[in-house]
Amino acid sequence: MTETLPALDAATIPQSRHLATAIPGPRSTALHAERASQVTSGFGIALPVFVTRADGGIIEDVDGNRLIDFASGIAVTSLGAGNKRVAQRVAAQLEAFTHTCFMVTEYESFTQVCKWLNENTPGDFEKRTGLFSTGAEAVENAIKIARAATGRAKVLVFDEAYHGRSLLTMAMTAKVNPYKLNFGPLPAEIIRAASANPLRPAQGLAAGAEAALASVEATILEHGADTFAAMVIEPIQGEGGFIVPAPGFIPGLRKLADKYGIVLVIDEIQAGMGRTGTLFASEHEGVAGDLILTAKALANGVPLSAVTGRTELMNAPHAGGLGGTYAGNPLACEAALAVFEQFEDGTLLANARRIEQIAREVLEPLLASTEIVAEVRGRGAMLAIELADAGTLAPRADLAKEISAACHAQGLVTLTCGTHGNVVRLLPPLVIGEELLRDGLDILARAIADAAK
Ligand code: PLZ
Repeated sequence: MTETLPALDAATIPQSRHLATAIPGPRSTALHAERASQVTSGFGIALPVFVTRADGGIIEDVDGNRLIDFASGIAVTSLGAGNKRVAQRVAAQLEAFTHTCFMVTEYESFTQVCKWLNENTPGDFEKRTGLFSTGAEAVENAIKIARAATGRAKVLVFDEAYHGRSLLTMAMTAKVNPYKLNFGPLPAEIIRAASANPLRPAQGLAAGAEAALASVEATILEHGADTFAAMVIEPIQGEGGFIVPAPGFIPGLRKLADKYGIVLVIDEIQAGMGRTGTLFASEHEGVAGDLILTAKALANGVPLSAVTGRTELMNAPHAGGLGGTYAGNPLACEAALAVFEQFEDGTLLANARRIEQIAREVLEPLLASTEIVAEVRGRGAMLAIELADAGTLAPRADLAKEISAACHAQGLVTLTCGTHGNVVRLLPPLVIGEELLRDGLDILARAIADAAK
């Protein structure tokens, strides 16, 4: 309990919150108006401030404000957005060459990134890896690989799932608004099954893994067990609300996948790469996917994603069947190698666990002291607060919005999520200093207490 987060020695920006203007300030407001005159209105915005620098747990804006970062660019800049070793390796690569296309001429860093993933992802079997650029691309390629390997077409996905915004992955994503609205028709062969949300079990089901698994098996049988190529699950559902599935659910899916010859794809795009206090979130479940997907924090902000899995699956597509111009770009591979180096001594994983301990200390008392916090949940530095009316559990998206707005005004960058939009989530960089973390948590706790009045 006396253990503290190690002080940041290398952050390039003072690690303290500083409010020079209202948030957003006048310069950000002007730049945001200009944006609206040039940029499609199809992109949303959590907090309209324009950034000049970011590192450690701080984002500095054009008005001279220093904001505490509880978002990490949606679980990406886990090592700090200005991480020196990432910057150095990428800079050296920039000097050498920016791109050749791995399908034209090769470079060794691509192989090295694959090797690290093969060796460090769960599963004591021979593996191969393919590199891509975005999370959605990794998901799409996992489906291609599973289809090539099984000769089957269907994909089983779950309630409250998020897998991306591309045409196939938006169909795999559960929430309609904003992700699918007006963007149909959606691709076929995607079947949705019950998840095991401990707070909000699927309609008509008892809470817990057993009922959810029985329902999943019924769904598989209803659609024909031998027609499913893959089932795709997030070890902690991210955009869906930071839902840690009921104990036993993911091991149960492993068994169903084995029973029916379905490829189990674990989407660790948000929860992986140390976020939950282990390198991969599926380690908490004692489960190895046949394929495991990584992106986001894999290269600390340089776009890179990966599909890693059983050799016999990964080698099923014909040569030339997988690829992409930017797939495993050399700048991104160097960034990933710098990330891997920094995971070596275990400090980052210990930080994630310590962040959870401190956050729970500050936030769990709100369960009893207010009537609006239904749950404090998550693992490591992937934590969330669900806002709902006591008793009825009616979701309170309005409160999540109000609390986020109050945090933003105080210089704390928070995000919301959840099928009902009623979840405030915490994704601080794993390198955030303890003082800064506590400052941010105090702001959040006060905002929740105020909203409860
Ligand atoms: N799988 C589990 O969390 C991306 C989405 C933000 P891309 N999550 C953030 C938004 O609103 O677009 C995500 C994820 C999981 C897949 C993805 C998709 O990753 O890199 O955004 O394509």
